[in-house]
Amino acid sequence: MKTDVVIIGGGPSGLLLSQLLNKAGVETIILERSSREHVLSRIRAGVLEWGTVDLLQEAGVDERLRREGIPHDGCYLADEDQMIHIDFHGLTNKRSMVYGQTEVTKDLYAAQDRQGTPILHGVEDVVINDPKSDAPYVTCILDGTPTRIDCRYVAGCDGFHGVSRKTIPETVREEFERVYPFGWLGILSETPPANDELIYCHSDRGFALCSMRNENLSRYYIQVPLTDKPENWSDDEFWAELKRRMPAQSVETLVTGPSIEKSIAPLRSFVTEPMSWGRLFLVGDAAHIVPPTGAKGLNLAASDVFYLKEGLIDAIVNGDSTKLDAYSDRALARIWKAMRFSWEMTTMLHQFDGEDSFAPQMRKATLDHLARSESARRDLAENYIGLPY
Ligand code: RFL
Ligand code: PHB
Repeated sequence: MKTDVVIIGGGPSGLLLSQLLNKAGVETIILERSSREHVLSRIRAGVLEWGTVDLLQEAGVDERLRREGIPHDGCYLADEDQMIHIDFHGLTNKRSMVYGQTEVTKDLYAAQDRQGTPILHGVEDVVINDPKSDAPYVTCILDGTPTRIDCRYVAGCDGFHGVSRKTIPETVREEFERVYPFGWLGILSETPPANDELIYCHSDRGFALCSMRNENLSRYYIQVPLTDKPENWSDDEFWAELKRRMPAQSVETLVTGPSIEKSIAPLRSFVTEPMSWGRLFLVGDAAHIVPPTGAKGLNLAASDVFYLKEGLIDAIVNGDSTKLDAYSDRALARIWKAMRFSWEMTTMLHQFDGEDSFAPQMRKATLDHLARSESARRDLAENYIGLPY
């Protein structure tokens, strides 16, 4: 087989990159380890920056998103004492969009099917060969048969545990990491959301988040120790703990019900540099992970795709590799700012085991400052709705 760009990973990064490249006449083949059903069963992000919405529009996959997505003009930060409203629209004239990653992925699969792009599922033993040469190729096992795909470029969109990042030699790679000593236990329930807008809650029992997917589908999270297992939490125990961490006025109106999904995600900040090596380019979770507190994971994947599709289209269609050569630097400049924001939100809203008596005072002072200072709220809003590309 032969194509312009082999894309490893059929998650949101790989699918969106492929869709945008195909629209510009660039051929792609996507190699995905899992089945489509498995990719679509993963419940992950829920909040899109408007830049992501615009990119999905450019990709021609925004029709259902415009109909079913819920624009959000703000969110709340709450602790025992107060609910602080962050008025995104009033402060920045911009908003965010609530639309699940699962739905984005579904829309992208449908668009790629219409385009006729080969998406090969169940591939094993993917190896990226000769990325430093002008003629890289990817080998894998496809339906039990060893397969070779020649290409001009390789996009590593295979998530944190993929093979692409590890293809870059350790002597070239520099990794930056912070692992947090807790995870988020999340549930999805077919109940109306606790509030019109998301509520990020801090309490001395730990963090909680009230989020949503639509008017009858809610997503809730609570901070838990890394040693916890989802099966050790009954629905009743989850709701009881959530209520202890939520502001009293929202507890009164909270509608509970059976969970239809329950999982734990560990929290981590991670960046690898550089994000390219020869003709291999890393995109999304393959290159970086943020704790979900700033809702940045999927949105950073989208901004990487934006920079890379510009570079690849210029190189392949126009023969100009200036932007492609600058891909890693352009992407990283935005990534580090989102890293900082996600780390700051995480630090401000979570309870850290074994912390000194100074730390809770800092959290309290930060929240109090946000409550009183419009410029502090504007700064948070500017980061939350997404920095410019
Ligand atoms: P993905 O979604 O991990 O997709 C990578 C794809 O690559 C495939 N793959 C391979 N394919 C072929 N060969 C190999 N060797 C392969 N190795 C892996 C995988 O099967 C998969 O289909 O990465 P992508 O596309 O970069 O997208 C990034 C987003 O998924 C991610 O940033 C967010 O979902 C992060 N994230 C969250 N972000 C938020 O903004 N809000 C959230 O609430 C939120 N929750 C989460 C999350 C990430 C989680 N992970 C990664 C464990 C919850 C979880 C559990
Ligand atoms: C979600 O709805 O899954 C969600 C929303 C906001 C976040 C993280 C997750 O910061």
